[in-house]
Amino acid sequence: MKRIITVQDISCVGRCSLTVALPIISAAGVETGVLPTAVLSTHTAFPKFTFCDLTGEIEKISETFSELDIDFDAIYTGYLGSFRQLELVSQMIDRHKTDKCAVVIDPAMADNGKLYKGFTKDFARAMAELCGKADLIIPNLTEAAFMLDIPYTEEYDEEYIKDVLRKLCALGAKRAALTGISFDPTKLGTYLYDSTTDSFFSYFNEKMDVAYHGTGDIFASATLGAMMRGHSVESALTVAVDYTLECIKLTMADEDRRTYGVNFEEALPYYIERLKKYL
Ligand code: PXL
Repeated sequence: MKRIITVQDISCVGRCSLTVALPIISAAGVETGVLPTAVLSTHTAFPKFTFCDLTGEIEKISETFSELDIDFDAIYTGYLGSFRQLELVSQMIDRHKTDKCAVVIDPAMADNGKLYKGFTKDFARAMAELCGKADLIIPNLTEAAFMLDIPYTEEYDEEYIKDVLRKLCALGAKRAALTGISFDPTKLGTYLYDSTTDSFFSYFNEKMDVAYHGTGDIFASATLGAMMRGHSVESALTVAVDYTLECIKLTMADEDRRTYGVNFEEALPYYIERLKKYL
């Protein structure tokens, strides 16, 4: 059985970060270690939230893993709240990275052309530096634009996306997969560049006419879970696109739905089945 460690916050309510990564990656049949970086009552898109910083724990926990020879098949990072956390996570990657350990970074910090509360352009540049250590990064176009310091645009063609992906890999990441890409109003999906083979890959499924918070975390977690089950990065991304769509459809069908997050829970049986189909 594979074991991974995921480093991100716990937002108690709101279906993001660890409350999404832990169930999804566990459902893939992968031991999911967690390193919580902070505890918030909800994520920061709510009008009010508490915040308990756990930065002081990161190094101690990571060192103790090393002392106990606890190793990982992947390190997966998501929302990180400060420059210091980026620095500590970078050191953690240096400490635990081996040939068999994949580093997957979701630079969760922005969407729809805007940085989340509390982040700055300088933070995006520091996140870009961390991304240089990854085997795979999974940004949306907003995060990519902030990391590359280019204007955000919703008007793009395939050549533009390929150019952005090449620039993302020039940060040092081996592979970059952009999420939320659409060239056709009825289709939504992901576009990958693998700098180790100089090759592109894309996969699209139905585009629903809604925008829900939290789909990025679901997508990244589902990708990592599939990779750990032996899917190639390309195959894992197709699983993640299909599963995220299923979550969105279930959310749309629930008339009693409450704000924030998508129904990833009732789509877990679909994910587990979908994991059996390799590209
Ligand atoms: O979904 C990304 C995310 C994770 N964690 C926290 C957030 C957000 C997005 O707003 O605020 C605390």
